Amino acid sequence: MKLYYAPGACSMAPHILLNELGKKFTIEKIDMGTKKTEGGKDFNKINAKSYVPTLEIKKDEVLTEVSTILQYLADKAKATKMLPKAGTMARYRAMETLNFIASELHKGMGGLFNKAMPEEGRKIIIERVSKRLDYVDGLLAKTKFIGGKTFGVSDAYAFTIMNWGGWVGIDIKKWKNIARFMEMMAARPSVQATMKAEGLLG
Ligand SMILES: N[C@@H](CCC(=O)N[C@@H](CS)C(=O)NCC(=O)O)C(=O)O
Repeated sequence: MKLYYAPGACSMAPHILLNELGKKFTIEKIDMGTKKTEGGKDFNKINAKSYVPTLEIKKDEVLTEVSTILQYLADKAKATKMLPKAGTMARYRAMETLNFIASELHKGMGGLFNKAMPEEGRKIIIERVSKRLDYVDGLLAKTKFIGGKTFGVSDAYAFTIMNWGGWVGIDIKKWKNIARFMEMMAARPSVQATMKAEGLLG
């Protein structure tokens, strides 16, 4: 199994989960400017959507979309503590959270990386994302992790996206429960290993 990634991008979420699961996997970096893999291949030929994360499951079979990859990995590993079994109400709650992270946080904050975004647009996005972060902060006031008492797949995703705060001009530390969550997550061995492998630590 190979994960195509870009350092610190949303591909960090499945990378963290792979480390949490103790799976055997390889990674290959994508240059987002040239769309070439580290090994010199044309990334557009690997994933026609031309974005990370892209999980190569086997020859000629790739899986895309963060939330889908996270669910695939946890289901395959039967990691029901990290993601409840399909068909249960708890699973729909986990999917609800994953979709919230994808559509509200990921796509919200992601727009702020666009250098062509006018200042007025930035302000509107930051205001909207801040409301979503208020909600996350409220959740984390009641639970240790996003989905409950123990680590779940949505924690890997939420950490990855909220970690962009410093890059896009949102001071995540303003939200005290989120700040506590980010510190706790950053100290996890899986997160440390992931960030080191992506070249994000010292
Ligand atoms: N809908 C996709 C979005 C993935 C995405 O936004 N990937 C970004 C990095 S976080 C990317 O590769 N952008 C490069 C591009 O679109 O050219 C998902 O949920 O996985």
